[in-house]
Parts: sequence; C-alpha cells; structure tokens
Amino acid sequence: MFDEEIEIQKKNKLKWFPGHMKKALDDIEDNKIKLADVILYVLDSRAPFSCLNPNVNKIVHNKPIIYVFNKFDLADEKRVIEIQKQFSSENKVSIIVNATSSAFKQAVKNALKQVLKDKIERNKAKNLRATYKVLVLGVPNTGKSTLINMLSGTKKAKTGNIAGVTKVNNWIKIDDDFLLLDTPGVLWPSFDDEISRNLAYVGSLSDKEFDLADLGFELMKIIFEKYPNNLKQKFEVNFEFEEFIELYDRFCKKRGFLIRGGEIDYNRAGKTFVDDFRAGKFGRITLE
Ligand SMILES: Nc1nc2c(ncn2[C@@H]2O[C@H](COP(=O)(O)OP(=O)(O)O)[C@@H](O)[C@H]2O)c(=O)[nH]1
Ligand SMILES: [Mg+2]
Repeated sequence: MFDEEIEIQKKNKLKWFPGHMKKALDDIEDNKIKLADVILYVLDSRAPFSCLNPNVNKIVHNKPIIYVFNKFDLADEKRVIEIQKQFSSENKVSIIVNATSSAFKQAVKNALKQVLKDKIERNKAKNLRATYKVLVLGVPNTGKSTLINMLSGTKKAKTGNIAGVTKVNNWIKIDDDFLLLDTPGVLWPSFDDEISRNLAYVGSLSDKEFDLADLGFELMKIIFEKYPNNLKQKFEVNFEFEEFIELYDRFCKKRGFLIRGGEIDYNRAGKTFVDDFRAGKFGRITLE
C-alpha cells in the first residue's frame, strides 16, 4: 500500500474511533460483560449488518445474545424478515421490534426467558428466586435507551438523536425477573466506506465527517436502486432518463435546492435528503 493510503486509513480510523469510544468499549469488554447473564444487541433494521460488530462474539465471550432488529417501523418489513431468517440459519436468536411501542414488551421478555431457560430452570429446581442481568449493546442511536425505557416503563435511560448520549450506567429494573444495564453506543476501530456511510445514514455516525453532497447523492442512489417506487411517489418526476445523475438533478430541482443562477445547491440537497431518510420520509427502507 502507498504511504498516502496508509495515512488516510489511519485518519479514518481515528475519525470513527475517538478516544471516548475506545474507553467505553474497553469498559464494556473488561467490566460490564462479566456482569451480564444475557446481551440484547440492538441493531437498526434499516442497516442491520452495518450495525453488527464483526468481533461481537469475541467481545461477549460465551454470554447468550439476542439480536434486536429495532426501528422496524422505519424499515422494509419483508427484507427484515428475510435477514432474520438468515440470522436464524446461523443460530442467532433475534426479535423484531419498535422500541417506541410497548406492544413489543412481551416479545422481548419472552425472548429473554427463552434464551435463559436452562438457567431459570436450574435456579427454580434449587428454589432460588434469581434476578437476571441484561446488558444492552449496540452502535449509537439504534434505540438502546428507548428500548430500556419501554421495557421498564420509565424514562431512566437517557435518549437522544445524537451519537454517544448515554454516559451514566445504572441497573434499571423491568420486573422481578430482569435488570437492564444501558451502555453508551460504541463503534469499533475500522470499517469500510460502505459501512461508515450506512451508519451515517441511520444517524449512528456523525455526518460531520462526510461530504454531505456526496452522502446524500449516494443514499438516493441506493434508494433508487432498491426502492424506485418510493421515490416515484415522493417526487412525482419523470423517471425516463439516461443516468441516475440526471434524475438526481430533477429531484433537487423539484425540491427547489437552487442557488443563484439556477445552479443546484448539492450540499443543501444532500443534507436534506439524509435528514428526510432518517425521519422515514421516503417510506420504509432497508439499505442492505
Ligand atoms: N421510529 C423509531 N424511532 C426510534 C425507535 N427506537 C428509538 N428511536 C428513536 O431513535 C433515537 C435514538 O434513540 P436512543 O434510545 O437514544 O438510542 P441509543 O443511542 O441507542 O440509546 C431517538 O430519537 C428515539 O426516539 C424505533 O423503534 N422507531
Ligand atoms: Mg442511549
């Protein structure tokens, strides 16, 4: 590899993995995992693979994991179910939820009880009334705190749309059976461009590090390739064109993203399209 490329990679690594994340990740690995009976690993259903730390098994040692496909209300139902089947075929236990709705509370509790079945039975046989500890993991903004609040019926876990809001850690009671521990969203040292862009689209990575014009364009291209009808409905523009680049210009003009002289304001367009996607304004979409 050229020196220049190595330098860029190093810089990227630093950008995505600031010091406070390294600290948080070390703390999870060294201290918190040990305390847990089970892990709830929260993924964004719009980009579940990108939210998945490739080293998660190493990090959590032998603790059972339940993968939570969250933000289901914003994602493509059919695709998420397909991905869930793929997880099942790899022996990964998972549930599909919308953490903003308490309708999913029972499903999460059932999954926890299912995964801990042997342990629960062993304790029952010994006449022990145990409380099980659940550690909630995931990249920033996937809805960890929202899920904890929904399960516990409190507002004890701090939520927000910014990466890294969760700082304090307290065990929060769901019921007599379970205690939950929130964690700050952690990323890992390196991932490729596609993953980092996906994480930016869903708000797990700050978009400050990206060229917004480029980010918005790339996002719209994926949506166009996977969900053309969503864009047709939204923009009502003629889809007969030579290249996506021309269609994109029509979207921008339709939305009035122009600067003086009739030129397109690609920065404003890019930022707005990313924001619109995050808010679900292009319909239910799963990017992978
Ligand atoms: N539409 C939708 N929004 C959600 C869902 N879960 C969380 N959110 C929102 O996503 C944002 C981040 O949630 P938060 O719980 O702070 O994420 P954390 O960083 O993983 O703890 C908040 O604005 C939540 O309201 C969900 O299932 N559906
Ligand atoms: Mg949080």
